[in-house]
Amino acid sequence: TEVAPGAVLVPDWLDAGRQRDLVAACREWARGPAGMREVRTPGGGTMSAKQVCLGWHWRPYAYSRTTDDGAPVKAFPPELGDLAHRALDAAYGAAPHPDYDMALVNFYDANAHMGMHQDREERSDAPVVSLSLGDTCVFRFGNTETRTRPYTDLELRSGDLFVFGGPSRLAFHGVPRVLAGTAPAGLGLTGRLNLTLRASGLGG
Ligand code: MD5
Ligand code: FE
Repeated sequence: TEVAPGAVLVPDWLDAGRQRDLVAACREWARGPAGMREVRTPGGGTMSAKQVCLGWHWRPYAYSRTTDDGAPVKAFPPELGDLAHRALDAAYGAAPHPDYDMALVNFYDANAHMGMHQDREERSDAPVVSLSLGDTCVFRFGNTETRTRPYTDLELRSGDLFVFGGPSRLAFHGVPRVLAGTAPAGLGLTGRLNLTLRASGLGG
């Protein structure tokens, strides 16, 4: 379903087995150096969602190849590039396949949220591919002009695919809340995981 031009939601795109596989992979990526971390904002705050980066390390508001403590960023697995291309085809029909080279994994506990922002560190207009796992969240999809109204609140559930391309690529968006205890039984996940696949446009 097209929520706005270029913004396409495909509910329940990942079956239960693929959801389990992705949760297991995220747990591996969360381990060790360059694993899950707290993100410090320039104002001295800390984001409530914790994060792992693959391919490129994100910090507000730039990308680098090393984490804040100097560890090399974990590699971007090629199978995530394939997954991004399948996601584009599912959302748009046979679509161009830009070079996806990074992923951001956000871990939300029951109290985590993400304020309204734009994703504009990438040097590519390739769509952002978003996959949700675990608890349902309220996702706030806004406009390109302001972080305030008009916006649309919708629920993202485990297995949902959301692709943000075209005029929606630079829309303000956020996660006002997580609905605790709504993860599918059998997934073995408390909280919410969001995997975004991106083309950095940075090369190398
Ligand atoms: C999340 N993550 O649920 C979201 C999913 C982030 C972030 O916002 O920056 O890590 S990605 C949602 C997104 C990406 C790019 C554009 C738009 C939404 N959009 O135009 O609405 O953890
Ligand atoms: Fe974002």
